[in-house]
Amino acid sequence: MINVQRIRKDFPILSRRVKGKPLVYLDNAATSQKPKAVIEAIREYYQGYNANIHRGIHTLAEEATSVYEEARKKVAKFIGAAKPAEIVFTRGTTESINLIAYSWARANLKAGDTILLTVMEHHSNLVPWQLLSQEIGFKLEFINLTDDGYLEKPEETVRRVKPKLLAFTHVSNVLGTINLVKKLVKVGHEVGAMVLVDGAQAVPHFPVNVRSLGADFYAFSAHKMLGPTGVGVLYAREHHLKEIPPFLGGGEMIKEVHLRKAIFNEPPHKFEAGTPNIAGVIGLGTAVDYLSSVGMKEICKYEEELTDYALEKLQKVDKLTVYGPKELVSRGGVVTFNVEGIHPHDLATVLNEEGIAIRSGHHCAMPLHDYLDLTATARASFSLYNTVQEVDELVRAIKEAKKVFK
Ligand code: C6P
Repeated sequence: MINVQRIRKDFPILSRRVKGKPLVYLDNAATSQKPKAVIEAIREYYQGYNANIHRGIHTLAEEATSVYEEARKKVAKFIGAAKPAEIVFTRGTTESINLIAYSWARANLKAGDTILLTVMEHHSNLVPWQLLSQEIGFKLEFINLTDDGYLEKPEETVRRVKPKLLAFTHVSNVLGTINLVKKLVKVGHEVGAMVLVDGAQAVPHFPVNVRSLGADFYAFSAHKMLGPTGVGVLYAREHHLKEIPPFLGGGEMIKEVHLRKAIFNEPPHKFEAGTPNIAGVIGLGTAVDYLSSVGMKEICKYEEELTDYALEKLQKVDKLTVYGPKELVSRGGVVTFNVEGIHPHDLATVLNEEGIAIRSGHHCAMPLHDYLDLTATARASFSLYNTVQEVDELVRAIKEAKKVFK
């Protein structure tokens, strides 16, 4: 059982006030807050052993390299990768997906091929493919949604379209839908597709085992899982990483460089050109320690209870529409809604006056909003440190806002 009051003490920011009220932070899908341990790990690196990695043989360089590579091992274990070498550090989910677009896809796709995406994708799993399709001439196809916010006939669509790449989000950052990754990977592989999964909204909230899911590529961001901004992960099977050409060229990713050619380093270093975000990766390693010490199963259970409670309370508010699946088993801790007669930006502004942080707008999923015929929505998203009292505060403040806008 999670002791939420004890957990909250680990997050210094949660004791601050906004507009004179205690902060109620419900914008965790955008970015999570950071525990003291993560902030400390970054400070310790800069104060105690700041050095570049994989280069120097002096003590500081060795210490920094060792903690950085230790973080890779922690991340590999956390997501069930077979080896640390399957973990590539990037700047975030966005860069991880771009890496696959500009390395694997550019080398392997041609005009006439098809990439199958879904209507619920975040822009970071849409725009890279749009840009590359303009260059190469492959087609983009999309899996539609049911009225409840699930993928519509996904297996059938994969079999019909027979894409070269199937790329989809594990959890929708708007609808909260949890997609059935294992099933989709299986059918994707049956038709010979490579499968990329955007795990940005999954890894922070429930146990993810990439080997059991079976996807070829799996991307996520540190900053949504209690880690720092500017760091992300691309997981790929080792044999893929060996075959895929590099993404960026420069130091670190090479074994030998001559004036007219270079021999590349082994993965994952082949994909980590230049000095990486060392402090960020070290912070991510500590975030993984923190999440593991609480336990991902416990976190998942707790956030489910919180989401269940929020869904129940919000659905009882008159003139409030919640989007996405209603069954808890198939949704994550993201609750997106609209209140009739109040623009989501106005609602977010009024809630901010109460110290409550939610997100409003299109949440970087404009095509999904178009599909649902919505211009904008309001979104509350939960993390392990949120409480039922905060959900009550949210509901109370929404009811107050309704009076203001009457
Ligand atoms: N969604 C949100 O408020 P980056 O920015 O690279 O760390 O993550 C991009 C990204 C990719 N996929 C999904 C499903 C996401 O939710 C996000 C980030 C945030 O919903 C910021 S737009």
